[in-house]
Amino acid sequence: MTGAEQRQLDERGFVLLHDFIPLPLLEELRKEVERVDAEEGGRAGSEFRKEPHTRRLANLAGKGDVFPRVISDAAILEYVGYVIGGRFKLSSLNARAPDPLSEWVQPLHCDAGALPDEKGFWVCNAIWMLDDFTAENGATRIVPGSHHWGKDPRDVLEDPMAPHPDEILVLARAGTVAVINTHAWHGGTANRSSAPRRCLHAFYTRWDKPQQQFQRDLLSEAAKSRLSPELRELLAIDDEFNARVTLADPLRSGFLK
Ligand SMILES: O=C(O)CCC(=O)C(=O)O
Repeated sequence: MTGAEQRQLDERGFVLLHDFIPLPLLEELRKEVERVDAEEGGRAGSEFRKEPHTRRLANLAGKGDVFPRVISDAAILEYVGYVIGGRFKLSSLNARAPDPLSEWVQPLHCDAGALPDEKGFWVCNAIWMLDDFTAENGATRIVPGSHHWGKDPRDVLEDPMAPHPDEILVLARAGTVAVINTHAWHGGTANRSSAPRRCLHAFYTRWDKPQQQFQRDLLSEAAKSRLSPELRELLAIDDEFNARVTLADPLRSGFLK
């Protein structure tokens, strides 16, 4: 991580890592996302909350050998550690694709409705772009610097779905990873194109906060038996403290009910 990247994370709240995903991995991720989607059909995404006009998959850490490579990528984990400190875990791994030819816009939100606390930031998302993110196809919007405001957009905006005067679109080619301090106000925009705009959200949270999807219970025994000790730790499989805080406050979303 360069000093310039650290400054971008500090000041704007995100950094773009262009050409991060090698082409063979990008192709495999696309294939695997389509495989899981086809296998799950109407159940797809049901481990988490449903979003209108959007194709979502949830709980991907346990659904194929390629996904653990995404969540444990050492370079990405370095950026995540810079944002939320060295001790953290995966909160969830989802795929998301706003429906083509749709007007649906996500409200501006902070992931899990999270506001920084007395220890600082505690949520960070790495968006793995499986297709180009363009101005037409539903690129993520973000309000740079808003991770410092300590406010939930639901509490202060009249209409969190409306365009914000300070928002910018995160535009980049497929293969880019956007690491975002997701206390910053952000959300998906409408996919007005006729093609899919797919991505993975590798969402991490500080060690002392709930997981968005409780990996210990969601992963099958077979999937858990294949995990390395490092992955078990990243997924907090054997972490009793995580079990307590997560079961007390499950499936938190910044905007989905
Ligand atoms: O997929 C995107 O563009 C952003 C999605 C997002 O922020 C979310 O689902 O919480």
